[in-house]
Amino acid sequence: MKITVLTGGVGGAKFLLGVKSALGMDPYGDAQPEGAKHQITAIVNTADDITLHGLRICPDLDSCLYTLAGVSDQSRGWGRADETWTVSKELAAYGAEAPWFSLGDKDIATHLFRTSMLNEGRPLSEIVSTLVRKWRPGVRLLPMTDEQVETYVEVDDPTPARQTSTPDDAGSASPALRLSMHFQEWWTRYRATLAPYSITPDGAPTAKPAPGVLDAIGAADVVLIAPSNPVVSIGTILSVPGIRSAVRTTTAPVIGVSPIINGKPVRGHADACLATINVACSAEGVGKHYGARAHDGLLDGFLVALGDEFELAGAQVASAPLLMSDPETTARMVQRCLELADVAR
Ligand code: FO1
Repeated sequence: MKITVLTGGVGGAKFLLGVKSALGMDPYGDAQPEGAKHQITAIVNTADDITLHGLRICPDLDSCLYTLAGVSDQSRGWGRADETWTVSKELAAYGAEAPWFSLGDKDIATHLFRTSMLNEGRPLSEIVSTLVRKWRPGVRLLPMTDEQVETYVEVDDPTPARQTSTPDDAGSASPALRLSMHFQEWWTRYRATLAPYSITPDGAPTAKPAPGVLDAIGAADVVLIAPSNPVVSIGTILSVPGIRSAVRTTTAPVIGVSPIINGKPVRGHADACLATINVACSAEGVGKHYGARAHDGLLDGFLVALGDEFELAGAQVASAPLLMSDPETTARMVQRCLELADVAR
């Protein structure tokens, strides 16, 4: 079976463990069941990527690599297990940029290796294949694009207003300056507490789907939309010209999974992101935001948590426990998605 998954963030990586497990694979290995010919392709968000200290960091791709190889830090959800932070501490002592973005020593090796290949002019998708050969995640990982797309968030400048006002203009506080902040600073330094005026994947309009992305969607038996952040993971993937229409026109059933359970994001700050695009922080809000394919949307089916059921005209809505507490539980979610796909066929 060929399953293509649109994914991003830590939750998206966990979801892939369940996809592998649902197909009878070892979630942390690359062995296929005897005689099986499954192909799982993950189309991974790269708009979280950031360049710091001269290194290109690709959080969502790395979360997939590390999680599926069984070497990610289970509590943080990102970066490597058994990590040390010597270089990060030394950088902070130098007053280097972005001390709020901690880079583990093992993780830095990935960024150094990737950056050196980027500097040789190799496209990201080719570099990912090299990293996959080392980590053997058991799925094909495709960046959504080889071009640079980075999410920026427009917020009020959080730094205290400079004392430019003189005593006589008391009361006329100057309006806060707005600034365009990189997603990672907004997400990790400010924990998404700064209300965004807008969230924009810079570079998306001129980006092209990475090699293999459109084919992975068109030739799939099932397309799954992981329970990733609908705005800064799924939305950014769909913002790459050609990807949304590929999802809308594939013959494969398209099944989404709600990232919101009983009105709350499972992790991260999807609530702040959804508010920015005036979408309710609920399974129904996200389901209607994605829309039914029969009505110009994306979905043939949508899996929500127990108690979150709602009507989505033109698509099947089903419910199941959605907490991805372990690969087997996640596998049951994926199996439920595959059942929805069968109904939609
Ligand atoms: N998240 C944090 O909350 N704090 C960090 O210092 C941090 C560092 C970091 C380094 C490498 C990496 O791949 C991910 C890192 N993350 C950190 C997580 C990252 O912000 C998220 O994984 C995604 O970008 C959003 O899902």
